[in-house]
Order: sequence, then structure tokens, then C-alpha cells
Amino acid sequence: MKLHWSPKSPYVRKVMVCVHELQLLTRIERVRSVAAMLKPNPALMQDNPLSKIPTLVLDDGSTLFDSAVICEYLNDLAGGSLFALRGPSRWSALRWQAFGDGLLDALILWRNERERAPESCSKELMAAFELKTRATLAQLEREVPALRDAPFGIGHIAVFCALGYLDFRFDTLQWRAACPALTAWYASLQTRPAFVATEPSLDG
Ligand SMILES: N[C@@H](CCC(=O)N[C@@H](CS)C(=O)NCC(=O)O)C(=O)O
Repeated sequence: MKLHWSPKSPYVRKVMVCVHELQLLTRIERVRSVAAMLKPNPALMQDNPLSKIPTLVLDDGSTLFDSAVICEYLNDLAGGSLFALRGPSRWSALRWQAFGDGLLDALILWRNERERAPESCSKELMAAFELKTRATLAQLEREVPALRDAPFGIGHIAVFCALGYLDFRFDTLQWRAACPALTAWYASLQTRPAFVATEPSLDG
């Protein structure tokens, strides 16, 4: 299988964490692909017209995107337990995944806006992204006991990757300051080999 990949993308990181957790590393060929909102990538678009990473190309040439779909596919392929099959634990894991992914969606748009020239970026938009980010962190802080109680799975991976992206691109936000429980939860997972192996990097 071929994975359109970047060491900087937090959504790709979700997929790579699953790859490591599920012992699928030897099955994946990583292809470095640049995906930028304002610069569609023609090579990537042959596999995903949305020009987004991660995109997985299966051995029969068919494609899968986005990260949620790829992660669940890989879990099925390996017979893993990163996705609860049914019942309340499935819905809470999928909700945490949506929470982590949704936080990332806001952060990526915020970063795009932040990188525009100061005279053309929207202060209202930036303030809205900051408000949503801080509210999401406050809610996650309240949910730490439930995160700790739940079996490790896709919800934990998505929330962890979103927090990792805050460290990577938004260190000035100092997310830990108002989130002591979330900080401790994050630290408790930080040494897990799949997270260590997928640390974001500016190189490559
Ligand atoms: N919902 C998608 C989001 C993927 C995404 O937005 N990836 C970014 C890279 S971090 C991207 O490809 N951006 C290019 C673009 O939006 O055109 C997922 O979970 O895979």
C-alpha cells in the first residue's frame, strides 16, 4: 500500500500511529507528498482530487481518504482493537476522534490565516479560532477521567495528535497552562512507542 505522507501533517500522524500500533509498517510505502491549501498538487490529485493527505492507495489501485477512514480500514485489515465495534464505547471513541480532528481543522485554518500579511488577515477569524481552541481544550480537560477510563483507541490517538500539533505549531498558545489534567494525560502517553516514532518534524 502507498501512503501519501508528510512528517508535518497531524492527520498523517494519526494514520502512522495506527500503522505502528497495528504492526503494519512493512506493508506501507510512504510517498512524501506536499499538500497546501493554496497549491493543489497534481501528482497527489491523481489519487485524491481533493489534494489532501493522508491518502492511501491500496494494492489494487483503489484509494482511501480521509484519516478517519484510513485508520478504520487499517484496524480492520489488522484485526485490531483501535475501534470499538459497537455500543457506547464506539460512539465516545468516534466523538473524541471528531473532537481531535475538529480541533485540528480549526488550527490549520488559523495557521493559514496567521501566515497572511498582517494587513490582509482577519482579526475576527483569528479570534474565533482562538476562542474555539480554548473552549475545546477546556472541555477535553473535563473529559480526562473518561479518557483515562476508556480502552486505548482512535479517540485517544486523535486527541493526542491534536495536542501534539499545538506543541509543533502553536507553542505560544501555552495550552498546558489551563489544562493540568490534560497535561498529565498527554505526558502519560508521550512515551508510547507509536507516538515516539511519529513525532512531527520540520525535516523531510
Ligand atoms: N479531514 C482530513 C483533513 C486532511 C487535511 O486537511 N490535510 C492537510 C495536510 S495537514 C491537507 O492535505 N491540506 C491540503 C488542502 O487542504 O488542500 C483528514 O482527516 O484526513
